[in-house]
Amino acid sequence: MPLRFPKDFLWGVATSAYQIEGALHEHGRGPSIWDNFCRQGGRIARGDTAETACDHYHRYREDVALIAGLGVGAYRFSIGWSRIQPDGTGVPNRQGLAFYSRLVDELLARGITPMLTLYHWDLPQALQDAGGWLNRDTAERFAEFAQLMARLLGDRVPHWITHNETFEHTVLGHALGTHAPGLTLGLDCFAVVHHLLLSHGQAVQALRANLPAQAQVGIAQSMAPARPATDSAEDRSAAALLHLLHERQHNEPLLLGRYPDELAALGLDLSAIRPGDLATIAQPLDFFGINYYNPNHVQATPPGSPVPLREAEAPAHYERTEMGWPIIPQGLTELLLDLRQRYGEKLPPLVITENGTAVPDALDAGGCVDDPRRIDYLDQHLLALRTAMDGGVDVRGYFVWSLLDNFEWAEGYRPRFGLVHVDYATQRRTPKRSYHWYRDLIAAQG
Ligand code: IFM
Repeated sequence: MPLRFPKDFLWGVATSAYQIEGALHEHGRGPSIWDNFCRQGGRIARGDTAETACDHYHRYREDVALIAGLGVGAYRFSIGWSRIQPDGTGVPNRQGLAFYSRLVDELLARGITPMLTLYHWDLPQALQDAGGWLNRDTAERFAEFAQLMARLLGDRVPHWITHNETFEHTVLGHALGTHAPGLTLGLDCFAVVHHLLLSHGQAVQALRANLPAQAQVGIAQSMAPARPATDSAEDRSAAALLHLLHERQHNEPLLLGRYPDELAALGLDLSAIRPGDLATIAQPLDFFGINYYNPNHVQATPPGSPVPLREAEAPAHYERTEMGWPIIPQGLTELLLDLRQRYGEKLPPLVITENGTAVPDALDAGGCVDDPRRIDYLDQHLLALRTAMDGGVDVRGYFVWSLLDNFEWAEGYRPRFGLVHVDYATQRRTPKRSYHWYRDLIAAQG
């Protein structure tokens, strides 16, 4: 028996601009921080770049047909900011706008609701040159961009997301330097966190002022229970610290209008906060997007280490994805129940804005891609989601990451997250068995 979800539950698939579009030099697009990062030797596995990616910029009609074939209600995609404002500010580039306008029209013509993410990590390089997210002015620029997009697409796009995963963008891009812009600030990146969150609040204000009243506005945040590697007091403190730096630091300002007191006790430099900022950040939201893949295992580092925690291997008995991530569906149930318990009435309705897995898929001799491990992953996570909903958590939708195999950032093209296989040499798309499975699951909901 297929799992049953509420009648109006929103089924979807997700992508992001930089990971699929390609066409980096076309129609007036300006460079983004990822263009520069990919050009620096050794940053991306095998020297892969997103120059062509899935060539979605030219093949979007074919891709929308694939989305329609799934029978999903919605498609989550992002806007490449530097296609619209090549330098991150000023007059919009008409050709960039025209692309997204055509995409939205194509979706609507096929009865698919667009869910638009304003920022999925591809900052215009010109803004990075002016300090990027360390510079408070970037938040103003982002609000200006949000206003522009709302005026241009607000009549046709009902669901808006400001940011994708402020935690990953901060940590990978600004603390560890494994993502663009490649900064290695360690624990000294609170200003980045704060300006991302401030820009979210300012963008929500700009969206509200320019969108129709019924528009739905939210954010997509990564969430993962933090689990200690062992039961030692040190590892348990490390897990509590990760929980503080990840979930609480990035979400309490949004949902409760305050940073956790413990951040000051850690000795972080919080001087980026100005009077009134927290009220700006804590804008009421129509939904809260959750990107879930797996819990994070963590352990303490030896006394005197520059950072008091590090990632730990998950226990060996867990099966792993192509990314090496443990498969722990119950983590999703645990996470959702915990959020409801901690935030109570302050938690808006939730949408799972990303969930999925990388599997080493290949075309077989018959031209098919059989991916039972992805089907199993999705099935188990939907069951975990259903369990949380049965436990009283208000979840309104679920988006598979991702529609297509795509450019998985520093990992390049090796990890394949798609429901649709992409042959990067020919750009031929082949729906995998999981595509048909997801389509049938949605159809079975009636
Ligand atoms: O591909 C990414 C996406 O861009 C953000 N969330 C996690 C995905 C898988 O790593």
